[in-house]
Amino acid sequence: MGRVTDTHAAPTPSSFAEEFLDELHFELGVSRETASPTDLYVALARAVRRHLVEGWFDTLSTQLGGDSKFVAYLSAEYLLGRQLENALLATGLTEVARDALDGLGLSLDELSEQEVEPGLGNGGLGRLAACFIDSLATMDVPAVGYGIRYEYGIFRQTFVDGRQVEQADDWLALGSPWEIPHPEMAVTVGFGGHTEEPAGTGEGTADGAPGPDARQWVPGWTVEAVPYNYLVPGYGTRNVNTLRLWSARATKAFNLEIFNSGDYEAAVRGQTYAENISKVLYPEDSTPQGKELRLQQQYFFVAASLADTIARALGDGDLHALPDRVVFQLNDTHPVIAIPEMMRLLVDVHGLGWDEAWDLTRRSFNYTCHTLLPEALEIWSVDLLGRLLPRHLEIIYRINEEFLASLRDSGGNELQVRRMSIIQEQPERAVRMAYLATVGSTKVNGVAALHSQLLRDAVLHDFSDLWPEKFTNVTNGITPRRFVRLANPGLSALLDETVGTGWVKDLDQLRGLEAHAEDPEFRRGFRDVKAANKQRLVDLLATRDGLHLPTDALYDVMVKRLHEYKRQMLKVLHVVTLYDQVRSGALDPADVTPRVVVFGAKAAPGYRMAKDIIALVNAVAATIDADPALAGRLQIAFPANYNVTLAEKLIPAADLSEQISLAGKEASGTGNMKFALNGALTIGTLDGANVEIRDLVGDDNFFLFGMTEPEAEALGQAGYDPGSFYEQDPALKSAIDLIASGAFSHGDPTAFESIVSDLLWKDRFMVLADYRAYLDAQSRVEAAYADPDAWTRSAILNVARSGFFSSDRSIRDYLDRIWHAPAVPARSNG
Ligand code: 26W
Repeated sequence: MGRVTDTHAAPTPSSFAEEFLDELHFELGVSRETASPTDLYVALARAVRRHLVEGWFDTLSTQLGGDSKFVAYLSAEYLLGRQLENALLATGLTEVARDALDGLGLSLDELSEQEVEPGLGNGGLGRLAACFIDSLATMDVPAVGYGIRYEYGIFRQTFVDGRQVEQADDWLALGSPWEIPHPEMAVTVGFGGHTEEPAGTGEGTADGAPGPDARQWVPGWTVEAVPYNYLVPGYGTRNVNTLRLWSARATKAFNLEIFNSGDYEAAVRGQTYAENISKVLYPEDSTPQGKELRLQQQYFFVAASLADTIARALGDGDLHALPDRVVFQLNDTHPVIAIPEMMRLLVDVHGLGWDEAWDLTRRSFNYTCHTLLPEALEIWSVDLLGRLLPRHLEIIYRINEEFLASLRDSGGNELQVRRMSIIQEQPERAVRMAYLATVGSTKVNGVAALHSQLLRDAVLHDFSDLWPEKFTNVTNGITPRRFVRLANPGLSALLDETVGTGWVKDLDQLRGLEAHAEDPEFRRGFRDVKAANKQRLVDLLATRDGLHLPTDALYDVMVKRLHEYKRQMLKVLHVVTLYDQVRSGALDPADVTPRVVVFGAKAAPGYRMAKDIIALVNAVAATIDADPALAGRLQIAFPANYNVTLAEKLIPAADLSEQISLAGKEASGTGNMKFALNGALTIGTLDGANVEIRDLVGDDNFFLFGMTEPEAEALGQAGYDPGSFYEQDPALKSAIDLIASGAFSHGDPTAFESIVSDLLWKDRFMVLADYRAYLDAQSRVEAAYADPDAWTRSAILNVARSGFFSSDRSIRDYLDRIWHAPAVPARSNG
């Protein structure tokens, strides 16, 4: 190893400074004097990355050397957040880097701020994948995350006149120091074309004669999938795993056309077409649009990942060992085309018989469902799927035929057979991807106890009757490294002092805090941390968003994607009610608990109602700001472009966590866990993981309200009439009337007409039905907040009792219940 790249020796500030300057000068070609802040950040990131590489090599050689089983996590999204601080934490180099930079007159914190987060996900599902790869690495589990290297991640949100406007997220514009491209390892992925009888010898299979069930797929066009490796460092271990994201590149054939066709422009357009596949993340997080490009994305990354996995797991080994060497986890239905793809590889390419291939496939795949909304369940029209992936459609048909035949054989009636068919017939023929996933997997899991139960009872009821042992639960979790240790250094220091430093890898150790909840000294320290976090947030929002906020207020925070089922409208109605009551004189401003209501939310660009709600929140914020009666008492802060980076500042400052979805609609939630672990109390419904949070932290330390899932279901069945709730509750009526009057839209009563009429006539998620219970719960919040000691005690108990929500525990559950892949600590070769 070279002089300055000797990463074996523990770096000192001076050796690290040398590495940093080496990167700046010789890799970036920039002098210290002319370097921009981005240059300095990139050089720093690359210097830190050097210290991950040794561990990564050791991990690869350990894992590939033995015959360990590994997890292939297939996810269309990874919402990673910034990488630098996490890499520093994992390598233990934070202080070395800080000192090195200090010595050069630079600031680590300022350079860290230069990093543009890779926003390669929409929300909960993508962030969960990022937490899981962190835990897998930390727990020494052989695992590869596979996904797509979108050139543009989740859009940047801005507000123009209070309405959301999207901008492209060109996160790669200033360089991407964390990725290692491998163009020489590109995998060719086919699309379109037709299928035919395989040629007599050789052609159909890699291993010789075509198998009895083989067909030959002749794709109409191909693209190359270029792997980009990201290093995923474990915390407190030598282990460094791989996240492998694929980028689309036109194949040579495309380029050849440029020469051969007279039409140069058309040929280049073809190239662009191929490379469009990994261009942009679809910003929809609940209503699939059935767009062709989206299916292309899904197959593109799945085909490349399976080819890669088989090479890695088996080399030239025996295909029959597949289920012992690799376990695939399907993160929702987005990668479910992997099931027919595996069948195609085994049957068409490797010549296995159908039954044997199906057995191996089923034993290798597992499926996690992340939703309960019927409209979020992906379906692909047979027409589109057959055009893009003709062989896969044939395979799906055969899987379905055999599945339905087995149902009939075991006495299934025709109604049941049609209900369970992988192919839906109405309103158009389409493949139900959740059903395909369920039929083709060993285990199916939901993401919180209630969610898994509802999957069994409702969404996949027929399947759980047929295969009860197939269904299991793994409650979600979050990584304590990013969401406590990095996001909340003040709390982390207090925890270290109180229970030792082991909690970062073993979050159950937070139980040791319980005893201190009664200690006034400890409570003071805990309160000081919260106050400092509020100050940090207030400072940030002043520079980031030009907001002027008090620190001495209850921070009431609702951050998540904007969706009607999550019920941001309920929060709006609460604020409007407070405003209305002060305005009308019913409530003395002096009796209003000083409160800052923080929203953060992106709406899918095509989701009209969600965008209208964003506009309403901003309009209410502006109206309240303009009213001196509420000054210092009530304020809405809605910083644009909520993302992981902002979450890391917002969550530690929160007093109150809003988790107010209609019961039975939020699969789990993970924000709810982050808040509890950072000492916020939850106001929430019995939905998703809120149920488990409340069970653990205790009823006294949780503000529960609202209908239960069976109650909401029953109300829906009985014929829900939102108008009757409006008529019967004067405060509710007055709040809605105020919105309808134009009070928040400069007197224009049409501005929020769509929201008002939806609430009064439809209100699919029963905002009005839960309004009164929610307001009552907010009154309980105010009463509790008035007693700082009791409040702090509850907040401490939330932290102490939330260790269960570590994603390390989730991974342990996946290992025990689904994967059965033992940990393999990386052996040093150095
Ligand atoms: C466009 C199609 C589509 C449909 C559903 C895209 C993305 C989805 C996801 C399943 C939405 C999602 O992120 N679900 C969330 O997953 C989290 C992690 O399990 C849960 O905590 C959330 O409750 C769930 O909404």
